[in-house]
Amino acid sequence: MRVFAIFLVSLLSAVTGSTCRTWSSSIQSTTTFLLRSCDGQYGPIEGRIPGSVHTDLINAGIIKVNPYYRYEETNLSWVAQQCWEYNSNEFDIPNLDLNCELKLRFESLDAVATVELNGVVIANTVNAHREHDFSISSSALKKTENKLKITFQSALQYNHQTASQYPYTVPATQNWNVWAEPSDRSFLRKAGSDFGWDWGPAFVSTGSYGAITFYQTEVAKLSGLISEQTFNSDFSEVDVTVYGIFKVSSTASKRDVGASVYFLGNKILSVTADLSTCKVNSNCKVRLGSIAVVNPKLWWPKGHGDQNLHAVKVQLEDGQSIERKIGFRTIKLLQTPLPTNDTSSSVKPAVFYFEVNNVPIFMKGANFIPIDSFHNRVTNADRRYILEAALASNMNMLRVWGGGIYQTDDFYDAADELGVLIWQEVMLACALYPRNTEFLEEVRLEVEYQAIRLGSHPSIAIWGGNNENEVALGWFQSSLQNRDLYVSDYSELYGNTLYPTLINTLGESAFQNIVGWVDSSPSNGLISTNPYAKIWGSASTEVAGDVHFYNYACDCEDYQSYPKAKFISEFGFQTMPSYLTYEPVTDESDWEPNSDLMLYRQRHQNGNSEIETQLKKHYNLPNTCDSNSQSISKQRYYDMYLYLVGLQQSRCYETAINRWRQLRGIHLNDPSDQRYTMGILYWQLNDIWQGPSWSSIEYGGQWKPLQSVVKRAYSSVVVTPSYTTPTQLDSSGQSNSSHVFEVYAVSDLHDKDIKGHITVQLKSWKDNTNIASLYDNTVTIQSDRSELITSLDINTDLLLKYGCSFITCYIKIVSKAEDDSDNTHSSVSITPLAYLKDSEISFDTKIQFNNFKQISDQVVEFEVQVSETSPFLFLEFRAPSDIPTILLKGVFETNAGWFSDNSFHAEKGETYTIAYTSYQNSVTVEDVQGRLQARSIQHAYNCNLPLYHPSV
Ligand code: BMA
Repeated sequence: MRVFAIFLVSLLSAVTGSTCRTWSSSIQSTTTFLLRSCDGQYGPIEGRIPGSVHTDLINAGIIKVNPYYRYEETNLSWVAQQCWEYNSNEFDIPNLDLNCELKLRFESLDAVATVELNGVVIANTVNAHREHDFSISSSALKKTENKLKITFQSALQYNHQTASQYPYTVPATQNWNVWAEPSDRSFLRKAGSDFGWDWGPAFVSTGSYGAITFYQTEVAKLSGLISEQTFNSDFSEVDVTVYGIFKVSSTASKRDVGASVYFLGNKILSVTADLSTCKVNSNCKVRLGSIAVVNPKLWWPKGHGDQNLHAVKVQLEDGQSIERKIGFRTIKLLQTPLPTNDTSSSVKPAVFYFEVNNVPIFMKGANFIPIDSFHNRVTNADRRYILEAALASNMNMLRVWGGGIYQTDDFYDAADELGVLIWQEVMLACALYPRNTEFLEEVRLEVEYQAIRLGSHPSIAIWGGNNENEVALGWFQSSLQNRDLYVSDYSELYGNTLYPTLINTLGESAFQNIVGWVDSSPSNGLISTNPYAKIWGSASTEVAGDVHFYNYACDCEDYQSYPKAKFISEFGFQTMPSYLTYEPVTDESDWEPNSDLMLYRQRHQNGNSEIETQLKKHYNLPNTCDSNSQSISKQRYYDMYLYLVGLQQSRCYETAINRWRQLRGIHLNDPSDQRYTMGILYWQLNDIWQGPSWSSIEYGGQWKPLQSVVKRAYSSVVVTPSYTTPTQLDSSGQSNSSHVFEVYAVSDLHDKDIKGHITVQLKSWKDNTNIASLYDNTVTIQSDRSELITSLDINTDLLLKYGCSFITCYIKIVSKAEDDSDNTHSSVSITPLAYLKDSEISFDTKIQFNNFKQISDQVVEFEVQVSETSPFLFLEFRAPSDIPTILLKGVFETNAGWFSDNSFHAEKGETYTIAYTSYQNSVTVEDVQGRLQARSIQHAYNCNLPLYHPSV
């Protein structure tokens, strides 16, 4: 029927000889929708497009309680089990030429949708990760009084139905405590984490999030612009080949189109694009010409050079145009084999590091997950906050993890502008996937669409085919029993579908020097690309490839727990959000570590007990005040518990990050060198709701202690310890063995040695006096290396000499750079010699804030002093109390911001100058004075010590 209709239309246009006119119009400005459940039980209510069913139900007052409040997630499971329909009012398509093909483009349909125009079904969709561009059959065409209907089927029902019809099991991880499990999520191209994850809830939201546009073209739609770059050896010239991506209309009267290419606003090429070999209605990449740029200004990630961007525009004679800001740079992912005598193992040692413009760069960053369960309520400013917070923490790379969503354009534009590199994954995670033709075609169309959309961004450093799906072959009974079947599915999807699609779109040589590629993370690289053959074998091995490191049973504060891996693309330990973040979504009855609600919100099996095991290893639980004084309130205990688990988490990451930076690869071009780590992306940067997770930034934007630790640990120059705390001490706090205390200086700067002074001091916990200087020297910290500065023997004889024991003293390393203009070359680091629970810390302190100063609209500075040395002094900015209980827009609008330093060791007698930066809102001295809260480790262990809170 459709074929006939198209034929008829083409014929008409051939007979009349008329040409079609190019126009497009978004329907959102003129059209409104009503939403109702398909069974008529709910609605009709206003249906917002862009929007989602959940947020419409909130707006209409049908969902009355914040979906993140207590058990609302499960209470709202009915929403995901319903079918929903959006019905438009009547609208006109005034530009419509009935003789020409009409297209309807949806930027984002999440996910199982049927689209009808005037009662005629024009499409069924099953992919939230790509645009949909439908041809409208002539029987549906009308100039006036059009009606559009979009029906969303329950994604869960679709998954179960499709899985039951598939010839064999396709397993996926099933997350603990999630009502939607088993979700059969592999069968649908929709964010995996919409069905719940081990850090997030299942709402399975649905809706149309982007623009809806009708259009017609004379010849073809210009759907993208790709530029390929070839540099000469010394980067003094780059040849930029510009391609247009065209979708030829079935009623095109000719197969060529006039196109002009502009560079930096100047027209430099005028050509006739030949579309004769293009297939109708498919993306077709057509070379428009090349531009030679002499002495190009290169693009660099922040901290390594400028973020120079250059506008390239393609303008067609029919008025269509696309502009992209490109950056001139090369990126290579090196996985060169290392010399080895081992002939037995299938995975041979190899390096794994990135070079940007031929300069090896140590990657420091984290993994980024979806900002909210309801994707439509995330704003551009929210996405930018993620990048700004990453930069403020000295990161240079974020991994857009494959279990979530592709971010919108503004995120990648901001990453280009700010200089944050992106590890972009295709949205496939922790699962095996089907291999039927329809599914593979969906992935192909999605990858093609995303590669066209994102291919020009200089920030994209690497494409990853999936998250953990190679290692997942070893997780499920079905794949363990019949590995060959699932390995062949794997090869079909990644080797034969995804990889060639990326190559076809980005260009043959893209993976040689423009962007990196791994088919899975973790994985060990390829034997060859043609034919596509990968290095199978243990994907988690530390000798090659990237590594995901999770070991909850290890001692996370012992550096020896961490593998000597080449690149750590994930590692982490869970913690819980702060009381401030939990409070609005909980009740007093929930404020216990293992209350029903807290166990319910934990989505990682055994998570709470793993958190507490690490905590108890190194710290005591908060004091409850027993016999002689009143017991403390439930709120205070829980607040202190959450504070302690937060700092516990930060100490784990600090140990790991310090260690991997100490193991930095040094002589990267010398094949005889032992090459170690060249990158750390920890799990995970942000949260999707207020629940236990591995994150460093809480839902709403508050930084956990970890985020400030990361900021210090990721500084370009650090001087850090390596020390294993003794587990056996006698009653006087002494040990009968020696303990090595090494000090490393690590620099990620290039061609810039740093002169500075390093001291290692023995200090007393009790009164904070400097007891002895164990090292005191002027040093030159060389660029691009890690170097052992000194190795000390800490033993009872030495400590007794100074009247110290392991529990009464600690070590402080201070490194002061002579020139520290950007504040990232000096550092201070504290190492307790015994676990902190055994250390003799004064349990009293008074925190004082003075000299508040307005620095700018968004920055207030103040000074902090403590009356007794206070480890892990943690500052919080209480959100204004008028936060809406149902947050409708902007996850980071109310309380996002950060302190220039936080969770630091505040010493008696010192004055610390701290700045608070509010991200979006202006902030005054009065705001900060009124909303500042502070606590240190003493507050957890001395229940009589009032919490610092100016307004109470
Ligand atoms: C890795 C990630 C996520 C997960 C995290 C913590 O597996 O890729 O899937 O949330 O570990 O378990």
